[in-house]
Amino acid sequence: MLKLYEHPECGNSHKVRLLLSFVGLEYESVTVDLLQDAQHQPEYLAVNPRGEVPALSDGGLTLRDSMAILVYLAATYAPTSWYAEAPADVAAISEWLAFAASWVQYGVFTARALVSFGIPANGMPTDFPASLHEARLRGRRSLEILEGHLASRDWLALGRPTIADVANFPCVALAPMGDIPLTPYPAVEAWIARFAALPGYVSMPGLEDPHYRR
Ligand SMILES: N[C@@H](CCC(=O)N[C@@H](CS)C(=O)NCC(=O)O)C(=O)O
Repeated sequence: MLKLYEHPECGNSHKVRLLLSFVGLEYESVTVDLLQDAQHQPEYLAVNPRGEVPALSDGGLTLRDSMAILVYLAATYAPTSWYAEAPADVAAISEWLAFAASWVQYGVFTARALVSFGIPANGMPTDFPASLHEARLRGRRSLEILEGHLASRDWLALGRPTIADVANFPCVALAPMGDIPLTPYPAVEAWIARFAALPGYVSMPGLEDPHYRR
């Protein structure tokens, strides 16, 4: 059975929970208590030397990083619905996986971590001097980019929901926890509403209550 190492308040874990639910895959959940530093204990470092969640094991295969996990699950279990086969289509999805791993992770993700949890949660020590100012600037810029893209489209790639949307959804939708309002970005808000209406959608703490933890 699939085994997901995760944390309930981790947006990167939630990407995987969403895809597992959309595709209807059962899995065993293993909570790694990030607030107790379990991610840096030898038992977990043996699973993921990067000291981050999520990680996924499927039989003898262990994968680290939400993007690798989304690609593996979608390509294996939902290649024509949540992923793609033609090289140009795979590349179009990859473009938005990279956006989630860079612009979103070091923008709205980091702002939320600093404002609502008091730590960067970016694999750095808890006293790492991450810049909230920089995270907010990058966060707002990434929302502008998304707003421009979604103004004329319903989904990020291929005209249908794919792992491109799954990869970006949680941390973008959780931006208000980092004191970055979404109201200036109506196309992004409409995309969030469309995504949350998909069959199999599951929520996580903070998505309904932007004051959660803050
Ligand atoms: N690139 C990684 C980032 C994962 C990540 O940022 N995980 C955070 C929680 S959401 C974490 O485990 N942080 C642990 C730490 O900073 O010590 C992915 O997409 O999976």
